[in-house]
Amino acid sequence: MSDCIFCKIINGEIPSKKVYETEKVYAFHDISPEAPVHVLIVPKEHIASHNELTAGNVGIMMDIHLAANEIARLMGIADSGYRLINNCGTDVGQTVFHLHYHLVGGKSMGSKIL
Ligand code: DGP
Repeated sequence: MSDCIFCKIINGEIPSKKVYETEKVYAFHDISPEAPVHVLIVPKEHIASHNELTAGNVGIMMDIHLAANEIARLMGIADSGYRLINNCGTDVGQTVFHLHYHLVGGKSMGSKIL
């Protein structure tokens, strides 16, 4: 999608610090990290949000979750723990409308969700 920041990151128009990449998924450090490890995992296909997942495209979730496992290992936090967060919609703070998961960790965060 031509005016999507994450599409531009995926195709190299906007620079990013790449952490991991497969045929279907791209992962890079968040520009404003909120934890010692804060990586964004995005599908290369433009999907605006979790709301736009369908029976036809939900297969990408397998790639995203397997990428998360690999990234947690690469970042050295697979055993200590991490959180995978998806913000869907404006009420919960989604600012970039290209589906993405925040992989955050590297510090103790407790168990509260909010
Ligand atoms: P969300 O609020 O869930 O839509 O998260 C969007 C995240 O994207 C936010 O944590 C900041 C990050 N972000 C926005 N623009 C850029 C960018 O140009 N580069 C990188 N690396 N991250 C970005």
